[in-house]
Amino acid sequence: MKNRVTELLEIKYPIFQGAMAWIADADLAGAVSNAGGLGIIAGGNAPKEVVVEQIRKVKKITDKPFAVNIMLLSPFAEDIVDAVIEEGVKVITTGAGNPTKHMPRFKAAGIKVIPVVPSVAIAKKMERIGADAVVFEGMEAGGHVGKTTTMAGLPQIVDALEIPVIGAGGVGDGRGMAAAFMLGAEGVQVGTRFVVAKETNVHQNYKDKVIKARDIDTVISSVHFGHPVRALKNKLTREFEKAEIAALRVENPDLEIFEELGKGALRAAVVDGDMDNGSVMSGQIAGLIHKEETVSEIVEDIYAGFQATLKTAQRFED
Ligand code: TUI
Repeated sequence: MKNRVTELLEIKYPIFQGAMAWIADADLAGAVSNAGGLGIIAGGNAPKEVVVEQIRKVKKITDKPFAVNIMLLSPFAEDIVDAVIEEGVKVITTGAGNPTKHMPRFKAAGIKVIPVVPSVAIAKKMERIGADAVVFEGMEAGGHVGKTTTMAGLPQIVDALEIPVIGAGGVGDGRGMAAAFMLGAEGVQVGTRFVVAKETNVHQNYKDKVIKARDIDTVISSVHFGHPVRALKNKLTREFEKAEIAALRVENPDLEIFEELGKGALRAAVVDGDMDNGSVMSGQIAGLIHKEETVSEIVEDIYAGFQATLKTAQRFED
């Protein structure tokens, strides 16, 4: 398959693996790149030395293109910018913020920059400052989310930009990929389906919870305070909900409780398998995911499903 995204990145399939903090390590990213997609190492909140180690490791696993995601809310974001430049990383994505101030350094280093954006306004700004493409992530996605759905937002972003748009949020199989392409996307980013890949170092409890999840099992916490995050419902999300209701009732709420509740929660879920106090971030598409598979099975299934869906759609041509 050839389009602007496969040509820009020199990859076989325009399928990105979402940069899920604590989950998207060198093992997952390397497997996705080897399968013909774009594997992405999540910088998350990790310090520089951890990210450097993962970059060196992924280069041993694959000789294909890969990317690093810089999570801009991280206290180490600046260090990760240094790391990707020093380690000769060729493609980066950014999330949870505005990468404008780092852009001159990325460009000087010849790095392809693909910001994740939640709205038309931010997408246009990214194009203006020299982004090579953008990922538009609808609110069906897991983790930190914006306010617009993939279905409504994607065609609006596509119309607003000249550069390629990759669709994310709610894409779990070939039908989702075909739908994103119908809306004008030239690539997709898939997160939740890769959580249950055999190659990930994710606690089995986390994988089982995603596999058991139904369509209505995710919830967005911290809608009114801090950063909205979509995760599977559990004790932690109920505590967030309680804290939020209480905070909405008072004039000057103490917002520290949100910090406290969120601290270390993703690590607790991914590494320790704590399904009560951990943050089990997941997209709404979890209900579609029924089994563990290898990364290569997932990538091939998405692409085959994409082609089959396009064939079905052709039956409506006159
Ligand atoms: O970043 C994500 N998803 C994430 S980051 C994350 S770690 C975290 N955990 C708890 C609280 C906050 C973060 C977990 N999941 N997706 C990409 C994404 N980017 N979603 C939304 C945005 C975004 C938001 C605002 C991108 C740009 C932006 O710009 C605002 C500005 O300053 O212009």
